[in-house]
Amino acid sequence: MKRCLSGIQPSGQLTLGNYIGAIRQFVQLQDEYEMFIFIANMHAITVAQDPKKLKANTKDLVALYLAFGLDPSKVNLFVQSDVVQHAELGWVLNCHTYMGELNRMTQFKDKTAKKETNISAGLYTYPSLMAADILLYDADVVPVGVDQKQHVELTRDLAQRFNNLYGETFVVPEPVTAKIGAKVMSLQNPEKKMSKSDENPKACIYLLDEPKVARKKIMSAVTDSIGIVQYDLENQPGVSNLLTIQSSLSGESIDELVAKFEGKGYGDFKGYVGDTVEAFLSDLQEKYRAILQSGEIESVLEQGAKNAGNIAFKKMRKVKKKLGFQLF
Ligand code: AQP
Repeated sequence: MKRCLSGIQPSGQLTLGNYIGAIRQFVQLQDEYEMFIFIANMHAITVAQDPKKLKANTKDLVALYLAFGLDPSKVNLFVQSDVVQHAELGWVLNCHTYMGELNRMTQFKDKTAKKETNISAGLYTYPSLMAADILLYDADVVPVGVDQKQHVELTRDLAQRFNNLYGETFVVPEPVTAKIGAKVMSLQNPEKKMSKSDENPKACIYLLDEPKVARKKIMSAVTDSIGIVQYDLENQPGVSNLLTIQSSLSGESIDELVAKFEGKGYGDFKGYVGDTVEAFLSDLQEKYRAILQSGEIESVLEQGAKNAGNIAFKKMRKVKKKLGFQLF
């Protein structure tokens, strides 16, 4: 069975973008692949985190993964820092990554664009750690949103570089992006990605938002003055984003939605999307609360880390041998 791996950072409350761009695919792929899904807490600390919030966000993230239907009997679900080999291989790959490559990473450039000081070295070398996450498990496919695709491309280059230098060691992975919704945009600035660390809470639908509050956010989403519901990313990015959200949650095609709202105004359209989002969150949160009460999270993570750790240990032994680290 081929392997699939992906992770999400517990760097804030998860957004609808994280679901539509990433988690939705994890759930679809779990029957086809041997899955490794982790909580990327080592990535999260590349920017400042409050330890209490980090802990709470980590637990929420696991509960949400389970509420969305990730099945622990099919998926190895674990916390990144529980498998030490991520850091170990991360260092090795750091030593094989060129600064020129890291300088070209658009996510680093975006995240540091407005910051002049206190940018951590970890944020800069984040892509090498991400490559380690993927290569440790010989992942064949990595489902990600568009923003992370460049990092998977770098991972491919690193795998090939290492294999060429030391002999066949790593599987070269393929990124997989959703056909619709690979980049859900901010509700307040549809030129920008919906991001959990956005300072404006109105820009994001958080998965744990009060469903009625989420509906209001949709109602106050920035659109345009054209007044026609149609998919036009260049001239109507806000309306196009709402079409994407609706289509991803309900399964209706964009064309069906455009036909449905022909001759109708943005108020009607937003009300429709708002109702969908409200119902989606109510259902999700009911499951999320039940999972938190069930107390199953700890045992799921323990088993996940054990399974992942066994594979990572073997891979790291192989890497160490190749590097000349393993003397006996
Ligand atoms: N707006 C989005 N649309 C589609 N996919 C998205 N993803 C994130 N935002 C969107 C995808 O979610 C997965 C997990 O992302 P992450 O938390 O590891 O890192 P990120 O891409 O940096 O996500 P955020 O929400 O923007 O976090 P912060 O604000 O902390 O940086 C990835 O597959 C990502 O593509």
